[in-house]
Amino acid sequence: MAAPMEARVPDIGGYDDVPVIEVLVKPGDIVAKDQGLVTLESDKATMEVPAPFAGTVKEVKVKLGDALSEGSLVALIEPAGDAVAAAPRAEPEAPKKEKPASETGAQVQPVDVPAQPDRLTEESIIEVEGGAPVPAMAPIAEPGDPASRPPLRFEADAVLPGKVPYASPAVRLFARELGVDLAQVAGTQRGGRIGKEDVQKYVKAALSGGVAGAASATTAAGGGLNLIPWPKVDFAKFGEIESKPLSRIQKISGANLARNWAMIPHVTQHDDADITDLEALRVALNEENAKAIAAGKAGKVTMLAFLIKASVAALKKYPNFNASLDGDNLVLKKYCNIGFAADTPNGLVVPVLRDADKKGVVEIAKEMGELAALARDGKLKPEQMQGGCFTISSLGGIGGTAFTPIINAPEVAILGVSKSETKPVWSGEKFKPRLILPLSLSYDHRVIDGAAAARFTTYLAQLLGDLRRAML
Ligand code: CAO
Repeated sequence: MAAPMEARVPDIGGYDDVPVIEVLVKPGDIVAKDQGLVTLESDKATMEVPAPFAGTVKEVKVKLGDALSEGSLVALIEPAGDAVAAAPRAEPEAPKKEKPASETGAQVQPVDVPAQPDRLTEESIIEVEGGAPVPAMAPIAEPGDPASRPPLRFEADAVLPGKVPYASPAVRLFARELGVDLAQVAGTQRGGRIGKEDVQKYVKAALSGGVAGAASATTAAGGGLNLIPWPKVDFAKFGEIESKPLSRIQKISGANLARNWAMIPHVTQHDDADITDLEALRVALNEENAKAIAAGKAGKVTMLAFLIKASVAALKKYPNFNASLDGDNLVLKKYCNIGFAADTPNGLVVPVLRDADKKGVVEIAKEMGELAALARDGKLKPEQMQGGCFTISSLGGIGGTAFTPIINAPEVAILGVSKSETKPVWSGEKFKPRLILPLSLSYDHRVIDGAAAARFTTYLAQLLGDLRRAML
């Protein structure tokens, strides 16, 4: 049996005392050359210390939180095969800031594999402040240098019998951000390496309930949804059942709604609008145009058309509601396209009425009618459902007093409208019968705070109470 040999921190580009954030191996683990032993993370970069040769980990010399610099001893590894001849003997722990391996000969150059880089490879450094890439770090192969020989093909399954996940630091960081335990992820890249796509596939499966035990996997790093698996029930045991496949629209909208509900911190602000005068105007307009409407020459003016017009005015006054989050930026839109939820035989769709700020109520009502008809017939084109800034979901024609609409990401707010009812309202002297419309505004609390939402709905209610205010 070969004596254990040292694995030390190579040249890490001048960083000193970099904390260990992950210990990737333990005694007994079989590691391949270049496989990560520990992950270091400074405030500027995350990097892995690779095994200088293949072998069996005998001792891990560091623990989480230790601060390492170039030359720090990381582990003792018993080399496998050809690495034995070239590997250095284990020495007592070396002081920090040793000479790089290239100068001291401290690192191993196994004879049948590419040269062990004396610095971390480019792939090993994954995140650098300001996004600036770290310069390429692999050494240039000299003629006759082992680096110029054809590389050995590394098969993770053969060398790592399911013990240590084989993935680059970039993929490790990505998994850590998502709270995914890489040990649960199957690698599909060369040699069984885990790629970013493998992690994405795993998360997708976990979200759709397709990964048993994914709940614990996604909570390992404190993130994730901490969901227990979807209940599997044999309903037929309790009575007669019929299984009906979801429509295509239900599947697509379901996935979107689930993501939006899970990822956006929703709050719903409720308010009432007195639409007594507005409804009287709407009825009067439709009576005036009754003949044209009956002949199909004009559209019936609906309450929803007024709601779109009032929402446009509120979005202009409060531009943060006509916005989308893009990382750390809020993208403010200067255009005003309004989506409206339409109930169709195949499920929920959201046609988008473009440039609502440039259109009058009659034109909006006509176009909405056309879009709703296309939606019901399943004939909406993709571009007729894109580019929305704000959505209105009206259940007023059906019933209810309030509900929580789900924000249509990447929008930041959605207005729910319930059924208007005549209610007694105190005028200061007596109760008067007024037509009251319930409003429910769900907003993304990352972008909009409660006070802004209350101002927005109050203003919207004022506008609906007296649309002349929109001209102010
Ligand atoms: N209060 C009381 N009555 C209302 C109302 C309200 N808030 N809104 C509409 N109505 C009345 C209308 O005046 C109409 O009455 P008349 O036939 O006497 O004129 C009747 O209800 C039907 O209206 P409508 O719903 O067909 O028309 P609309 O313009 O209000 O809405 C559309 C159009 C496409 C939005 C609607 O048909 C629809 O699909 N609504 C469902 C939206 C939905 O599913 N939202 C939930 C999404 S989350 O699952």
